[in-house]
Amino acid sequence: MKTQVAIIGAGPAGMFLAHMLRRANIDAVVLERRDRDYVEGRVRAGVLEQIAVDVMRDLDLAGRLDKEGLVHGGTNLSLDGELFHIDMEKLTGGKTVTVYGQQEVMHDLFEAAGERGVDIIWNAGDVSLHGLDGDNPVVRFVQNGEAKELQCDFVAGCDGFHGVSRPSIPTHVLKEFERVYPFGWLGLLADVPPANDELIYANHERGFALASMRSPTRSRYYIQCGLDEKVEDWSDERFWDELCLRLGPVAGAKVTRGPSFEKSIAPLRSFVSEPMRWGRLFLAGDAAHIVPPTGAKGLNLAVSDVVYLCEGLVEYYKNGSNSGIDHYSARALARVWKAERFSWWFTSITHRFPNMDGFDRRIQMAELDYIRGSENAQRVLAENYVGLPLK
Ligand code: RFL
Ligand code: PHB
Repeated sequence: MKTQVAIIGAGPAGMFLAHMLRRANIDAVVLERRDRDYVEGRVRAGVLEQIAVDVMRDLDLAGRLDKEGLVHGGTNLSLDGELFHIDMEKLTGGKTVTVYGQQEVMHDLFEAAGERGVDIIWNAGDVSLHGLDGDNPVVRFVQNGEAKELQCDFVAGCDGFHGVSRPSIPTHVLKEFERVYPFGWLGLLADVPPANDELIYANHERGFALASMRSPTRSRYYIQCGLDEKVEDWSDERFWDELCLRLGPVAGAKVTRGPSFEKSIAPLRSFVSEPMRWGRLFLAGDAAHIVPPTGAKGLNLAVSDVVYLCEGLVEYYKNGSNSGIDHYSARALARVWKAERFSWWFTSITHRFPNMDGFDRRIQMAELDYIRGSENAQRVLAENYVGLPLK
C-alpha cells in the first residue's frame, strides 16, 4: 500500500486533517486503532472556537452545526455563589463560541468521510513507524490478523496522548514540559434542560464546578474531585447536591435534576512536547500537547495544528516548497503555549488546591473580584476564551 500522508488516529486532529487533504487532492490514509462507535462515543469537548466553526464551514461540514450549535456570546464566573457575566462578544468585537459536542463533530466528520472517499482503516493494530528520518517512511500495522505495510511521504501523528507517534521520536530530541494537577473533574450528562443559557465556571470553597450543556434539553455538568475518588461513590443524588452547593443558591436553584446516563472522572494535566516535527513525522493535537479542560481548548488546538500542517503540506506538494513544513513546529507551538498559559491560569483561579492556605485563597478571591470590576481584565479573559487568531 502506498499513499502521500499516513495519518495515525481518527480523532479530531486526524479527521480534520484527512478532510483538508482530501479537498486539496493530496492522498491520505487514516489508521485508527479502535472502531468508529468507540471514537464517536467518547464524551469529551463541548465548546468550539470561532476558528473551529469556520474550518467546519470551509470544509462544507457545518450543515448540522449551523442548525443545532448553540452560539454563546458570553460566559459566567461565580465566586462563592455570586455570579457575574463576561460579555465576550462585546469585549472581542463580535467573537463568539459555539456549544457543539465533540461527539457531534466526530459524527459529521465520519459521515462526510464515507461520502467523500476519505480512506479510514478501522481496528488497525500494532501500528509502528519506521524510516521517519529518511525520505521513505513506512507504517506497519495489523489488519484482521494480517501484517500490512503502508509506504508514504509523511506521517501525521494524530494519535492522542497515549499513541505511538510521540514515542517514535528519539528521547534525546524530545523535550517534555508537564504539570499534573492534584485533582480531577467528575462529569455527568443528563437529559434535563441546562441551568443557564450560558456556561457557569464556579469557584467555591468546596471546589470548582462547571455548568455546561449539549443542547436545550441535555446538560453537561462537572465538579472538581479528588484523584482517589471513584465514580461508584458518586450517586446521582450526591452529585446534584454537591453541584448545587458549589453553584450557589441562585444558579443552584435553576438546576433540573434527572437520571445521569454518563458519569466519568478525568484527571487534569498540562503537557507540551517539543518539537512537533521530527524528520517526516509531524505531531498534531493531543499527541503533542494536553491542556486542562478549564479553558475548553483541547479540540480547538487540534484544529489549529492541522490547519498549519495542511498549509505546509499543500505548499510542499503544490509549490515544491519546504518552507511551510519547516515552520510547522514553531508556528503551532506559538499558539499552543498561549492556550497552555490560559488553561493553566484559568484552572489556577477557579480550583481548590489541596495545600492552599488562607493567603492563596484570598489571592484567588482578589483576582476574581478584579476581573468582576475591570473591563480590561474581562477583555483579556474573553480574547483568550474565544480563541487567539491563527497567525
Ligand atoms: P484524540 O481525540 O485522543 O484522538 C486520537 C485517536 O488516535 C487513536 N489512537 C491510535 N490509532 C492507531 N494506532 C495507535 N497506536 C493509536 N493510539 C491512539 C485513538 O483511538 C483516537 O481515536 O486526540 P486528538 O485528535 O488530538 O483530539 C484531541 C481532543 O479529543 C481533546 O483535546 C479534547 O477532547 C479535549 N477536551 C476539550 N477540548 C475542547 O476544545 N473544548 C472542550 O470543551 C473540551 N472539554 C476535553 C473536554 C477533554 C476531556 N477529557 C475527557 C479528556 C472535556 C473533557 C472531560
Ligand atoms: C463541556 O461542555 O464538556 C465543557 C465546556 C467547557 C469547558 C470544558 C468542557 O471548559
